Amino acid sequence: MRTKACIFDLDGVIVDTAKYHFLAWKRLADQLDIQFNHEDNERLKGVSRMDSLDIILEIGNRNISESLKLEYATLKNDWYVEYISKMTPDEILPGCIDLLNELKIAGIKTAIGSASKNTPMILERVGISSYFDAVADGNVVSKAKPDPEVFLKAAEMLSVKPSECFVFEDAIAGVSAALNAGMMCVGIGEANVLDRAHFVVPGLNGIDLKKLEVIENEINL
Ligand code: B16
Ligand code: MG
Repeated sequence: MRTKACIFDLDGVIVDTAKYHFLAWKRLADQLDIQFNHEDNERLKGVSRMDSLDIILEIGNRNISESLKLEYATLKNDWYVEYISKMTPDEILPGCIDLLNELKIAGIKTAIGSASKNTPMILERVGISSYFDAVADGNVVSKAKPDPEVFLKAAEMLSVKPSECFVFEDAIAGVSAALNAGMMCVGIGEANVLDRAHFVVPGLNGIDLKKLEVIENEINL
């Protein structure tokens, strides 16, 4: 196989933290008297914390100072951390551990490529930190997806070329980031939404090494 590494987005691929992001943003929106629903929450997937806040303020038609924005983002994050500190290994999405084990046996390196600054805490809470050879997250990059920075950083940490990497992503911006990095990309979700990905499956349980080999042979980077 020419694949030397697999890079996993975190929220929506390995765990479903979107529900906790929603609860915390909703709490803030309620406090600010801004209408915020599940449909709006879809727009926040894969988007950085400050950009997410901007989207919510835009929904509420609010214009506030940068210092107040920081205050709100901190408040939301404190609530979010309260939720994720209670996460358990049961919350790892189906197929994830099997695939990670298969990759390890095959000598394929693994990394996280996530926008979240809370990545280390989530990995630790669900007990899978030791599965990854590298973690590229919101603490080490400054440019948000669709910028390829987070995935290029992961490849650099693993000492592999971008063209030797598969990325697993559930967000449109994340799929674009993977393609912008010159990597192979498997979309996790719906094919009509993630139509730019090289291949789409509903979850990691739809993927194994054999399948990756087939997909890899169909991609010309
Ligand atoms: P934090 P991913 C992203 O994670 C989430 O999808 C997005 O909703 C969130 O705003 C972003 O992380 C930042 O998270 O506030 O914890 O730093 O999909 O890139 O793994
Ligand atoms: Mg995601």
